[in-house]
Amino acid sequence: MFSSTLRTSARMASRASVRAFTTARAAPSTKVYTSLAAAGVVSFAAYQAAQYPVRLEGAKTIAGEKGTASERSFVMIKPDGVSRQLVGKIISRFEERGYKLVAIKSLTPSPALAKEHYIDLASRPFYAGLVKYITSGTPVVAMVWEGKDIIRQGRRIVGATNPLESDPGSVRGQYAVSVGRNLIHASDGFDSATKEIGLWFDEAELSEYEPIAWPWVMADN
Ligand code: DAT
Ligand code: MG
Repeated sequence: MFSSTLRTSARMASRASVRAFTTARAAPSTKVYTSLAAAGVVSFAAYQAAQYPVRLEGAKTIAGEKGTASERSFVMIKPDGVSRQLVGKIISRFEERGYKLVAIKSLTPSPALAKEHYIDLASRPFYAGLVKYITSGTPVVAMVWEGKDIIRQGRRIVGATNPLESDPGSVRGQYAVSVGRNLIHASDGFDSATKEIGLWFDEAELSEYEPIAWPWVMADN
């Protein structure tokens, strides 16, 4: 799974190489990808391509097109949400709002995947505990949701990082009280959605279809 994801990102990178491009973030720490490459998880070049997916200005990425109805977000129900059997209730929020489920799978992530997913937090004191919790053996439910403003609205549905600060109508505000067990993840921007969807899913796992209610949900008149 990890390697097919890397292939996708590498494809995106090579497609872009004939044109001017921007990268999502500044140069990464060599320490991190050197250790993953050394561990045999990935080749240096493939890992770099995966960590920093190349994005053409205004072009579509694996996260769709920013600001359009094709925009996509990576949403993950964490092990506490699965263990507390809140999966159906959480999914319903996205479905009922009018978002399209593009991909879904249940898995226990490898430490390499969990570490990479949260790599931006690597220097924080809670990082090791966060990775341990995500890889505990109780699965996560990884999803891709699509629709108008899904990245921003997904964050609103999820609620503030600390559930004690979350709006009571949000998932975290309704079901959680601890920042360390806040049930759910959602991409916080287009670049992170591009990175995260590419990290967790192969392009072939993402469905293209139109839900029957789509015109009723999407019309602006
Ligand atoms: P979010 O999940 O809202 O995007 P984040 O990206 O800042 O928040 O952090 C990722 C996760 O790390 C978060 O969902 C829970 C955990 N976390 C964040 N801050 C924490 C803290 N101060 N103590 C313990 N865990 C924390
Ligand atoms: Mg985050």
